[in-house]
Amino acid sequence: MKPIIGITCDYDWKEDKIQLKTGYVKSVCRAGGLPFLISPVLPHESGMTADIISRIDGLLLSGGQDVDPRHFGDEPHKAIGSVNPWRDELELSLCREAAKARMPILGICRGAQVLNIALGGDIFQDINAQAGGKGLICHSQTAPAWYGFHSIKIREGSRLHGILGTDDLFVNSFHHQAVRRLAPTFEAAAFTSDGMIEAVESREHPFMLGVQWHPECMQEDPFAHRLFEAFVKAAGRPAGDE
Ligand SMILES: [Mn+2]
Repeated sequence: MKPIIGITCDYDWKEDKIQLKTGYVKSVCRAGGLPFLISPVLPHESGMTADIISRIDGLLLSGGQDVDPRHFGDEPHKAIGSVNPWRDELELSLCREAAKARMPILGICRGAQVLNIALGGDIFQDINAQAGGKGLICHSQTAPAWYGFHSIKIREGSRLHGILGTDDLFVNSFHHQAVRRLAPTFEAAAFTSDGMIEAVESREHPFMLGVQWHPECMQEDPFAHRLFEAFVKAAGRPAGDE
């Protein structure tokens, strides 16, 4: 049986529409998983989070808008973009529930940030305003989404390094937020030359990984495929089995 991969979706509150870019679904299918789209709009206090987690084998947190800083004890910075209260609450709750179940989790872009916040870390609300003093490189490419725009260094000995089998990689970049303080059980697994964290992973959990780039947009990139394959493969194993 194919592992069921729950994918969180976005909610456009202006249009009242649930949406997800197809790259997530295609990447999961190509890696051998069965996609299960998780609605960000659910009845409040429904207790559905645990139900959802009990029915899926892996949790994929998709990209999207900014995370409300109240979830890590900050006031909104003037450079913050739009936030989505329902989506934040649901995804943070799904992360904690999935972590408890030792379920494989892959966070992409916003998903990596949500994961880090859910486990007790925080993020830069706007890297240009809050981390600009470090001589930032460009993290908002205008090149096509499949194009690896900036390089990253992957830490030797990290799980990510074990999966991808490379020290250096060119990845795409579409973010103005980034992980600041790591969750207590997390380690950085990749960096850009300006010191920004481009991947996080758990020291304790067999597969809990967040990447700041968008591998689902890089369908032709063998490293993007390898990442989804490792995730789906981990989801195909019984919980806790490394
Ligand atoms: Mn970047």
